[in-house]
Parts: sequence; structure tokens; C-alpha cells
Amino acid sequence: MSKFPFPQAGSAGSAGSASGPASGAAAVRVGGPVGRTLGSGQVRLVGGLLGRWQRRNADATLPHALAELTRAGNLANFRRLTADNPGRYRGRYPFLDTDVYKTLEGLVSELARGAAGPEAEAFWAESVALIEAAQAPDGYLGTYFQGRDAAKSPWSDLAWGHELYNLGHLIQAAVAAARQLGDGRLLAVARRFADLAVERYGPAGEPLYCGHPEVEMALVELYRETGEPAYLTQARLFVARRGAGRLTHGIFPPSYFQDEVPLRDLPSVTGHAVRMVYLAAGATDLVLEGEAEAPVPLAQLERLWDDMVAAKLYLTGGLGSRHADEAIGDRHELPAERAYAETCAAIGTMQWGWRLFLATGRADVLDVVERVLFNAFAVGTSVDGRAFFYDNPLQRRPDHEQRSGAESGGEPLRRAWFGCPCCPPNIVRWVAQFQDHLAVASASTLTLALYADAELRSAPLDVTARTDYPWEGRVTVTVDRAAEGDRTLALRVPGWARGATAHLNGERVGTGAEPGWLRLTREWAAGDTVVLELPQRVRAVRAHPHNDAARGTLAVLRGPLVYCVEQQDAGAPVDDLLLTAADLPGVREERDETTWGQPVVTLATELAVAPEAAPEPYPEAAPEPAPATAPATTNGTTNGTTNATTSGTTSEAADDEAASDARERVPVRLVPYFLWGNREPGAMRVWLRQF
Ligand code: FUB
Ligand code: ZN
Repeated sequence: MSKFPFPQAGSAGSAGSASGPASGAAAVRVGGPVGRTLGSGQVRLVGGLLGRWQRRNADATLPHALAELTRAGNLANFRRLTADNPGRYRGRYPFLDTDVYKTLEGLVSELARGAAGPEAEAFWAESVALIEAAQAPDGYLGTYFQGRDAAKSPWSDLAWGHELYNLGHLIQAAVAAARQLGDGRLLAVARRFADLAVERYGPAGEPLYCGHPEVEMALVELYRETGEPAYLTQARLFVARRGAGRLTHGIFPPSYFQDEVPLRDLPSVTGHAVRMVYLAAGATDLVLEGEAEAPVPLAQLERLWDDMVAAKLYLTGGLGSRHADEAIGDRHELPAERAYAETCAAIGTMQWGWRLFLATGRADVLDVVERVLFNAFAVGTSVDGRAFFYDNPLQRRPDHEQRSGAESGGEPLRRAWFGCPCCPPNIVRWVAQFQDHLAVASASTLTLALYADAELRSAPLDVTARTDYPWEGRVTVTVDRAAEGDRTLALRVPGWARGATAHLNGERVGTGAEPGWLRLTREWAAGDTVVLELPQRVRAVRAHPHNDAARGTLAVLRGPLVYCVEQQDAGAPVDDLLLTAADLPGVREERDETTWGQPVVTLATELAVAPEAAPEPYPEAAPEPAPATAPATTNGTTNGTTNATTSGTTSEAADDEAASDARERVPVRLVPYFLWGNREPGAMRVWLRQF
């Protein structure tokens, strides 16, 4: 018997259509070797942290976004085209239509699960009518370029105009509405615009492409929804053509647009961070639709991903080291206080990672997706769901002056909205789609990729997962219904969960057979229960030795969560605190139910203080004693022994560590990074000094 309380989906993987609701539809309706993504009619978040975030999305963030879009003029930009005498376009950027589309994409999911209120329904009705009315007779839609007073004519500036980026977000909202509400009106608009794009830039058209990738992912999804192969072909063309250097811009170099080298030959992720990961996600979608015809082989996409994870991603999963050009940095260029790590880049990284998991089944890719989700992405939204970070640094200095966001001025912490408001609407849609990124199923296997308190149904198994993850590491999976015959339940064992154990109906089962996965195959019966214990060890990590900005520091993690120290929780300036590995056993886990109005695990300890003593900024270094051991090998080890100098701990550090016994120690509380900046503005550090 299933406890699932809302509409039955078709069998896993059944195709929906624009003419009727397809309540089982996921945002990405696709499968790979591991199975097909389970969608909103098949997965329901019940509680826990992700469930709370999703409720906050419907109750606070979505209504807030609707009000801001109305206030800022995004909706008025469509309305003005329906008037006899259109007024001026409001806003600075040519992509402000997308903030309506992204919000609609999220709104549709919230409406479909009955979580959104009447103001969401009213916004939906009004905006669909305006979008329909604003579309030009030839199918064109881009309010910046339409109307008598338009600054530029359509298709005159592919590098910066974002017209196909606009189309991409329109398509994604339209597909969501067709699948989840059975409302095909937006899909009809999107198809007319997509057909125009195919006519202009298809196999027989100009061999051009958009300055901001996004439409590639969307066209693949439009193909999945409609079955029209021209959309798939167009997506392939856009990915394959990029790198030809056709995007000319007075300010940004070709690498900003990933237009210097074709993606199939790109040695490392580069350029504008959001553009990079959206492009890679689209290219991975094309692999999922048939690698033989995909412009970029899966091996190249995996190589780019692995290289990004190894050398370009922040500990939090944030991507983008430079404010200049919102760009990815060089290898190991990861300054904590200058981290750009845009919230949209976190979303794009998860979109790419999810598709890469579908294509490869790699559990370590999901570890990264999870890291991004609980850190670089989650930090972008305030506890009340009505304020946002655009950039997500890992350090704030006490005298910090630059305000949050792409523009100068404004709030010292999260802002209610931005002149370039790409992040908040992206948050709305991503949170609304959490359930589409938790599990996949094939005829034989249900795979739980990420953990949440949720109910899941699939062809092989219906299960209920109960957990307080990530605060606790116990996940209890109970089978509610099983198909006849042997079926597999696959559970991800995160790489950080050393010592994970599992019990099936009280009997211990092994977890070590396959790195990253626990697979249990049997004839299941309702009531069978698997209890997975993922030890949420408090652990410290240091940065790669080439990450100069973080050398000589440690960061603290617990499970998938990165922790930080905010000034209000430290008995001395955060820049003067010293943390060594020897401090870890003294760290106490505490549950705080009040500070943020929700249960949170914080970490209490006492740390040594090294107040800034030397008045000189660059005091002369004392001569180093000659090394007693053989020179280090390139990986920083000598005969398997970590070499102190190359691993980031100098002899000076060792002296300091020894001396730290004598130092004053002060109480310190570490809090999850995603919660920082919800109290009064102050200094914050993820990486704490070792010496
Ligand atoms: O260009 C559209 C969006 O605006 C980008 O994705 C963000 O990085 C911001 O620049
Ligand atoms: Zn953004």
C-alpha cells in the first residue's frame, strides 16, 4: 500500500504531452545508464532541511519574487508592448524577461503541488496573457529589443543581447507548465520563438550562437517534450559551433563567452562561470540523447568536471574566483574573501553535475552536487527567504566595504533584490525542483542519490525515506510497495562518510563492496527497512598547497556541511583565532533550536588566540633550519611521510603549534556556512589560521 498522497504519475519514464498534465514529470525528463530522473509526481519532500527550504520557497521567496518583479518593471516590460504607445524598457540589462520566466518555472512546480497561493495563480494568469500578447507575429520575443523605443534591433547583438538565453528560459518555464499543469499556452509561444531561431540559425541559417549558453539545455528539453528533432539538432549546432570566435564584444574577451576554443577541446573550465556550467550542462544533455551524435564526448565532459573539482571549485562548491568578468580563475586561484561564487553558478554546477551523474552513475559527482547544494547554493538565501547573496565569499573582513551583489552600494549582507536579479528567480525554480534531483529509477533499480525526508515511488519500489539529514546521518528507508521479482535498492554512500554502516531488517549488510554505493538486490516486501548510518564526523581539511590564498589554514566540515566562524560567536577577532588538528577532539556538537528559528547543529570549542603582534607588515623571516629529511617528491611526500613544508605547515607553524599551549584560549562557536550573515553584519571566516 502506498502512502503517496497526490496524483499518480505514469510509469517511470512515461512521456507527457503539452495537451495534458503529466504529474510525474521532472524538470529534466531523461535517463542514462542509472535510470530516469524521478519527478514531482513521484517524489515528495515531507520534512527535514530540504523540505523546510521548499516550504519557505512557496511561502516566502516566491511571493517576494512576484512582488519584486512587479515593482522592478520586469512584467511591465511585457505590458508596455501591448499598449498603443509603448513606454521605455525598464532596467539595464537585455535579459530581464528571464527573471519572469525563471520565476514562472518555479511557480508552476509550486502550483502543481498545491503549495502556492492565489497571488501565484493570479501572476501566472496575468503573465501568460502578457507574454502571449507581447510575442511578435514572426514569433520573436524579447522585450528589450521590441517596441518603437528599443535600443537595438532584434538579432543585432548576439554576443550581449541574450536573445537565445531568453528563449532558453522561456522554453524551460513552458515545458514545466505543460508537464506539470497541463497548460500548453506558454509552450505554444516558446515553440513559435524556437522555430524562428531554428529558421535563422539552423542547419540552413547563419552559423551563429548566443553569448550566454542556456538555450542548449532548454532545446534538448523541448525536444524531449515535443519529440521534434529540429530542436535537438539546433542544440547540437549551438554547442558544436561555439569556440569559433564569432562572438565579438568591446569589453569581454572570447574566453569570457567560452568562444576561444571549442568545448570538445577546452583544457579546463574557463571564462564567465555561469556561462561555462550552463554550456557544459547542455553538452551533457546531448550525450544523454546519444553520445554518437553529441558534439562533445562524455570523456571530455568528465575530464572538465574532474579538473574543475580538483582545482577551480571552492571548498563550498562555489565557482568563480574573480569579480572581474564574473570569471572562473586560474587553477588554484581561490581567494576566500574575493570569491565571486555566484549563486547562479552554484545552480549551474548542480545542473551539470546531475546530468553527469545520469550519464555516468558516478557517486563522487553527487558528492560534489551535495556539497554545492548545502553550501554554495544554500548560503544564497536568508533564513526568512526574502534576501539573497549574489556572490558568496568564504571570508568577510571586519572592515569590509564592498556590498553584496554585482552592483556597488546597497546592503552589507543579503539584499532583497538586484538590478541584475538573475540569482533570486533562479533560486525559486531550483528549490521548487528539489524533488527532481533526489532519485532515479530503472525497471530494476531505485537509486537514492541525495538524502531527504521524502516519499518516493517508482516502477520497482515505492519507499519512504525518513531522516534529519544533514543534521543527522541516519537514513531509514522503508519499502511501501515492491514490484514482483528481484529489484535493487541503491543508496549513495558519500565519500566523507567513513565508517558508514547499514542494516536490512535489523541484519548488518556490507557497505564496502563498491565505492560510493550500497546496492541491495532481493525480492522486496512492504515493510522491509534499510537503516543507513552515515557518520557525520567533524573533520578538518586544509587546502591544496598551490591554493596560496588558503595556505596555513584549516576549515571544519561535518558531513556535507562546511562550517565557519562569525565574529559574534568568537571571544577574539576571527582573524586572530588559531585552529589545529589537535583541537578537533575537543569540538562539541550542540543543537541550537532558537538562533535561526530552526534546529541547527553548531560546533562549540575553545581556540587559541594569536593577536596581531608584529607592527611590521613584512617582518624578516628567520633562517630556516636545513631539512632533516630527503627532498619532497612532487606530491609533497617523502617515502609516504607528509613533508611539512610543502603540505602547508612550516617549521614556524610547528613552533607555533607547540607554543599554542601557552596562548590564551577563547570560546568559539562554528556555524554552518550557509547560515552566516543572518545576524548583524560582521567578520566571518571559513578558513581559520593554523599559525
Ligand atoms: O548574463 C545573465 C546573467 O547575469 C549571468 O548568468 C549572471 O552571471 C549575470 O551576469
Ligand atoms: Zn545570478
